[in-house]
Amino acid sequence: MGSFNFNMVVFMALVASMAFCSSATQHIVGDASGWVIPNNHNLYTDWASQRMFTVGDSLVFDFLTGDVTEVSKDDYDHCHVSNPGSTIKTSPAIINLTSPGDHYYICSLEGHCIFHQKLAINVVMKSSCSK
Ligand SMILES: *[C@@H]1O[C@H](CO)[C@@H](O)[C@H](O)[C@H]1NC(C)=O
Ligand SMILES: [Cu+2]
Repeated sequence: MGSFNFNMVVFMALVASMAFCSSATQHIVGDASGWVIPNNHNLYTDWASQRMFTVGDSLVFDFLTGDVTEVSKDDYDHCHVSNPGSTIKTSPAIINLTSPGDHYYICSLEGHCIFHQKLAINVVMKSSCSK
């Protein structure tokens, strides 16, 4: 195994231990882009694929217009809102991830979700760490 691979293994082990044992992480959705209609269609799928979401973490949505609405997978897929009660209109919207599994968020303003202002994440259980 070359040194590059060895370093990768060490790095990944470090990341994994941080992900499993560190305290709750606040994930800034879209990083510097915030919560917008993205220029890059893959912004939120790429963003989500690069991190691990654990029960106890939170999502921070920063936006100037629009909202954050948690929806079902079907609503996410079709950019539809069947439960308007879950809409947060004030920014930053901080959402605590309290349950494992798939979670879906869109902006409910007409046209925004269609143009990729939508986020799907998978939240995993917190594994036991001595604290
Ligand atoms: C989210 O968690 C934080 C920190 O534990 C807490 O202060 C806040 O009230 C929670 N928000 C909601 C909506 O439960
Ligand atoms: Cu929007």
